[in-house]
Amino acid sequence: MMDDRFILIGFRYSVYTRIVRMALLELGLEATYVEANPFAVEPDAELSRHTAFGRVPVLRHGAFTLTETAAITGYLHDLTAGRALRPDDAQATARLRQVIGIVDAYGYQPMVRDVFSHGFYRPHLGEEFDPDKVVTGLERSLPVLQTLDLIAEERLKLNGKDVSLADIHLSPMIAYFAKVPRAADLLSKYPALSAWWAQLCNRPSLIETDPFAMR
Ligand SMILES: N[C@@H](CCC(=O)N[C@@H](CS)C(=O)NCC(=O)O)C(=O)O
Repeated sequence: MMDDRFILIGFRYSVYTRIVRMALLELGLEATYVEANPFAVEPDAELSRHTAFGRVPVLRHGAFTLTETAAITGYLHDLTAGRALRPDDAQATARLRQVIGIVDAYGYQPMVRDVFSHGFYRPHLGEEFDPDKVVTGLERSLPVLQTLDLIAEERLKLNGKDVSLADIHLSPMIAYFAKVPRAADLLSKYPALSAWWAQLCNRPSLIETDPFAMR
């Protein structure tokens, strides 16, 4: 008989792991969690066994192993009929995919790895940090914020009511970004995106997966 439990290999502070944790909660699914630090000097043996990229998250479902967060959340969604985190409409679906693509290709590095990491995370943990990374990260976040603001203004997606896989992909990134006061100020200059964030920041699945609040 197939073992169909989910195993999530992730890292506590990983924004991508948080996206999968949110999706699990939103979809009413549970996974056994295995902690693996992808930033450790010595590569994590469990992680190396399942991915050549050395990144988290990894989802295991029986003999099936999956990496890439958007693929993982899409898979979890497809397994749970009836909970619509992806719209039927072609244009709304295209926007959803566009948001996820923008976040992955243009948002993660400046917003999380540069602004959040050097403006909050590293100082918080007493690690070495580079204030210049915050400055360049904020600059490189501008086209991301501008494009997401236009999408939120259009209201096909990021409208604060039909919460979707796009909201789940974006909100942990914005939560980290907004922990840095200069980034929060910058976000406030984008009215539609700010209005979306004012609603999403209260989403229980986001609050419950906050690694700084979790035990
Ligand atoms: N494309 C991957 C990105 C995952 C990713 O970058 N995860 C980060 C943690 S949030 C990581 O493992 N970083 C390790 C590293 O950069 O070496 C996905 O969508 O899952």
